[in-house]
Amino acid sequence: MAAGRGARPLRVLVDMDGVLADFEGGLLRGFRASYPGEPHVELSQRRGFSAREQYRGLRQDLGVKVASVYESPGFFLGLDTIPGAIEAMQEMIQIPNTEVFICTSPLQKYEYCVQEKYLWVEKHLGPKFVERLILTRDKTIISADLLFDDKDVVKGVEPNPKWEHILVSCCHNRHLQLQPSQRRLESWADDWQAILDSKRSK
Ligand code: DGP
Ligand code: MG
Repeated sequence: MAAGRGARPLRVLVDMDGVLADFEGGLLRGFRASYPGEPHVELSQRRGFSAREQYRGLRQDLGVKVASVYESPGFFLGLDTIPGAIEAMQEMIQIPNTEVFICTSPLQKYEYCVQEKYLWVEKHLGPKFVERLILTRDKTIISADLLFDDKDVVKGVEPNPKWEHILVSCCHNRHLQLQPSQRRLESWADDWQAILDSKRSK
């Protein structure tokens, strides 16, 4: 029996954009294709979760332009997979006493994003993960032991979420210095199994 959690299974939330689906790579590719004459932000220069904010800082009108890329039909469905992510999820879902869910925030302009997120999961992970897809604008109200997420600050109405947030490295957060208590997953080649085990044994 796992002390502290009783016999309850370990529940893991895995974010989608920047963790399973290559949002940043797709956004840069889409922006350069749609606006070839405009300046862009190289992935090595990305800072902060919001690409829109960074592009707006480059030049006021570029924020709306970059947003038009991720708001376009086909954008979310066309995203590539993050290296190792699919293999990790297929392995994680087989681990006994472990409940895996995908937890992702849809755009406020949800028209294409919501359906395409479902389609992407079915295409790359299969129907069993469609059953495990949670779309929410507020991840703090979801109860779990772990949240793997590339957003540096995951906030919502619940001031003390149940999960421990593991920061998954992505171009926009690599430069951030974490608090000593915070943990990072550098990539899916990193030891995510050890992170699950560390929670299980608590
Ligand atoms: P998350 O679930 O934390 O991976 O959030 C992904 C959502 O956030 C997805 O719907 C796309 C959206 N998003 C990503 N970058 C930006 C941005 O620069 N501006 C806005 N408004 N939304 C963004
Ligand atoms: Mg994300």
